[in-house]
Amino acid sequence: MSDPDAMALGERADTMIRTLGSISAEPNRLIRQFLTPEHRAAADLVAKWMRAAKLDVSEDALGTVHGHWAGTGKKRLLIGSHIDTVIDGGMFDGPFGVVAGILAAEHFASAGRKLGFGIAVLAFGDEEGVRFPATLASSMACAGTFDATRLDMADKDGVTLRDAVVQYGKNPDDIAAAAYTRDVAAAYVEVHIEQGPVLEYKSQPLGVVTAIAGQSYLNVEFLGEAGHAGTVPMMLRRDALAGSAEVILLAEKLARETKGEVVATVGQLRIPAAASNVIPGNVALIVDIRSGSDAARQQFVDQLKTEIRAVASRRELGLTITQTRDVATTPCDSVLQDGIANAIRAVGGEPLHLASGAGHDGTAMARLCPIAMMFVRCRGGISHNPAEYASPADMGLAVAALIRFIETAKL
Ligand code: HGY
Ligand code: MN
Ligand code: MN
Repeated sequence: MSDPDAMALGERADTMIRTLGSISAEPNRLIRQFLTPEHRAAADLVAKWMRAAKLDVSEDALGTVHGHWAGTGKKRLLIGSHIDTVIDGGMFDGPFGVVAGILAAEHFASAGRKLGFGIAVLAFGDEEGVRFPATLASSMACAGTFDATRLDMADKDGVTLRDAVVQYGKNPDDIAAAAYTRDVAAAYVEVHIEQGPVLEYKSQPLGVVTAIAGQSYLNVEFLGEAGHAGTVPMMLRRDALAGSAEVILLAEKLARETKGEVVATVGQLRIPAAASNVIPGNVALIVDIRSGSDAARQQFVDQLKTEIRAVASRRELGLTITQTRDVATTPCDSVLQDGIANAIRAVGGEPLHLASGAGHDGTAMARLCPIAMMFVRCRGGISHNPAEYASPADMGLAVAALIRFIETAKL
């Protein structure tokens, strides 16, 4: 078998990612949400690539596309990532992990080379969690941990996950069949852009992920009193948006005080009756809280909840706080980390070990089997932004390293 040509692999990856990146709900920005026509089109394209790579292709009831190259034993190395995007996102976040898996599997399949284990490439459709309130549904289904009560969750148009599955042409009763069994799933590996500035700062193309940060989501809703912007004196107002603004600045201030241990973001604000001449009576926001330390994250959540209650009391606002996410930090398997590190060395890199502040499908897959992640440098650390970019050279090195990892893996 020939040694992988990293540059050629990188060019192919770039072309595939740009083709996939052209599939969007809107012409001028990238939006590809779970179980939408754009997801369907992207899944069909990925399936076509998998078949061209000589993989056996199937699709489960939550839309995950599976491309399988059989080995001599029943165990499989799962390699995957997601093909859904945030709103106005970048085209590399997710798709590169799927493309890398297809190109790596193709390296063996096209040579007819059977390994001691099979390779299953997975294209998940719900990692960003933009359409429905919760996330990771498709990887949870593959991990066998999908909670069927989530089928009643609705998107902003009131479409439940159950209805969306049926509209996508699947049967919700078949979701459980998506699960891999522990005796088959030997390990899960995900290749992903770093989405941060560290690799670029250290002038390294590739990195080894040590853990995926834990996440807490606080859905906060203030209930004040809508009123005329011109007639209500300032001291008589119960302004739900002013209260929300205090919370946004509080989250930022408290996170800064942790000196990097915790990050907090409010990226979504809902003002149902927004108008410039109306005092906002009802406002909802989501606080996204991340940390590599579960204790620090919990302490931050408790502190922020106390402060939010004080804002509501001071401003005489009604308040509901619902915690919609509480995901523990997910460690990557140390033996797999060593395998990734050795593979990075084999392609000329110096493996930098770093934690992931971003969430990934690996968090769900870690409930099934040991996981590992390989990071690829991205320009300026920019992500969740159309300026997101990874070079063909770095992507080619990542695919070559993934191939090397597969060749040397003891599963
Ligand atoms: O939010 C995250 O970290 C991931 O991009 N969904
Ligand atoms: Mn991602
Ligand atoms: Mn993302």
